[in-house]
Amino acid sequence: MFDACFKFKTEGTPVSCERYGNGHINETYLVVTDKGVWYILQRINERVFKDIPGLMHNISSVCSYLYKMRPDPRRVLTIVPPLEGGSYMHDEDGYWRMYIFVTDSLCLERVENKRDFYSSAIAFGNFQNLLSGFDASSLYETIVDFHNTPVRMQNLQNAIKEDKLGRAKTCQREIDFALSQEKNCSFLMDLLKKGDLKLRVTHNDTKLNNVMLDATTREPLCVIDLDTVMPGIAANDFGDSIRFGASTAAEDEEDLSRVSMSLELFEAYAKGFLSECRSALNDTEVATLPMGAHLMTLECGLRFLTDYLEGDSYFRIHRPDHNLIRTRTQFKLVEDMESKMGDMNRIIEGIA
Ligand code: ADP
Ligand code: GN1
Ligand code: MG
Repeated sequence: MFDACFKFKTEGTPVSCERYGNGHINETYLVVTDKGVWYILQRINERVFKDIPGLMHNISSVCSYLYKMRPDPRRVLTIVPPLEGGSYMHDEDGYWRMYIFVTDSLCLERVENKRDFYSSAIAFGNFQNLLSGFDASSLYETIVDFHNTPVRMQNLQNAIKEDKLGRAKTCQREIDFALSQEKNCSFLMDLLKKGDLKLRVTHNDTKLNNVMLDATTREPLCVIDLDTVMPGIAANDFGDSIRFGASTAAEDEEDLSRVSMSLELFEAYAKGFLSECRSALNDTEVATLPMGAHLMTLECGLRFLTDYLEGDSYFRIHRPDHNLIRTRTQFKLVEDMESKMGDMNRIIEGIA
């Protein structure tokens, strides 16, 4: 067990600490104490997050703000402070933080039914709505240009040029597809620059496995993984959920014939999301939700492909070509979304 387990204000003394969850970025552990209380301990990824004090400042202030509105540790992610005070601690093994474990909950890796996806949409829509009064300028940009799709395209082009592992020849089709999408990349950023879209406090990583549902009722409980909470575009939060949750297959499915975007799931998510935050969004933000799905999926594919070309130093992989497999599912989804853009727009118009 890491020494870190014992350095937080836990109820009881930790008796086990085991690897937990399927995140691509941090190292997550489930800690159980002799009093039977569960906690989540995380070693924060220092390669990905360059300013950990800034990141923890964001999380602490957002959690305190939400806790005032919902004082319940099953409904708001709750930090367990270290013995030395503050919100995280640093030792020879790295940067650590601890959260109260959201009890009697489920965290889904795949959508099992439409209702669960609707519940996750309520959670993220509500998160968006509750934070619409939060001062975005008080937050640090924990990863600069995180959802700046044109910059992600530029990063890919640099990686192709450098091709430091000689992998470009193994993924020419994916490279060609990515480059053919260059014209679409700046769609949302241009609207933001024009002032038609608002810079809001957004989550920026709205995967299904970043929301907890009640294990019995499957009602939404709380949004987790707040590392990327920072100023952003609402359509990106909507879009990233669609990218992951409305896909008919896993993010790393190898059989591409199984990968498509389900309009039924898209509609369920849109209904849940907008029922919570429609009143907080302007009409352009609502109208661009389908484009958010397209661009978040494209961007994620660009990021997986870049990481593959650069030697898999960002996303955790479980096999040598894992990032390339992930790239392929994302690009398959982009193609499918393009063919369904008219339907997606009609669904949004119908709800809004
Ligand atoms: P990553 O950034 O690596 O995705 P997350 O913060 O999402 O890390 O945590 C990884 C997984 O750990 C989650 O998908 C979830 O299963 C579990 N988890 C994280 N925080 C909690 C919590 N407070 N309560 C219960 N489970 C949690
Ligand atoms: C990462 O941390 P996790 O697994 O929730 C990534 C997201 C990607 C996602 C792809 C900080 O999310 O941006 O969309 O993988 N998080 C970060 O599955 O880069
Ligand atoms: Mg996560």
